[in-house]
Amino acid sequence: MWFLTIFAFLFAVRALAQNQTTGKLGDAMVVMNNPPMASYVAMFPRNGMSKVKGKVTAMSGKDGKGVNFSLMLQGLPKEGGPFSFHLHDQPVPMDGNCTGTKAHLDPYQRGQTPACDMSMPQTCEVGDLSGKHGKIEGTRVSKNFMDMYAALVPGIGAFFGNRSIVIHYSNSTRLACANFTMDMMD
Ligand SMILES: [Cu+2]
Repeated sequence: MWFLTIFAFLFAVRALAQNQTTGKLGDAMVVMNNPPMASYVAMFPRNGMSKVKGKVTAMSGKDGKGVNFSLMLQGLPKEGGPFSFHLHDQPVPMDGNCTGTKAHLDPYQRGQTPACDMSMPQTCEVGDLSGKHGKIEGTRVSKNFMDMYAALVPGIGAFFGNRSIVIHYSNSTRLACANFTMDMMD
């Protein structure tokens, strides 16, 4: 009988783990229909309060599948990292206060806990970019990655083109934030 007990236990642990990491509305869906070559940019600093300078660009590919993010930032503090970064639900308000960006972009209602498991990005909050792709370290960073769940399709929950990106200290305090706007390329 002992093996049945162990089997039941393992099954329960697995079920629990799945429940904990999946949103109330299920796993995030891969975005297949981004407008081809759509381009958005978030410029830092959003205001004079932060020393972080640079930009985050987000571009969809020719086939509309996924979004390529490029972080080019400098002026990050020497202390307080590694820094996490997320797409947040609201844009930065006029006063530049990063608190106004509210929570992470989380259209599947997963919540922040437990932490995102990089090997199962579909179970993470859509906005948890550093959870899915790694935190940033050092005073300057150049980092590229493809995210399959953040969307450049206006009107759907995972759309971030009218929202913000927030960089946090390791203690989760908000360090800097900026709004995405459509990038008019010449
Ligand atoms: Cu955040």
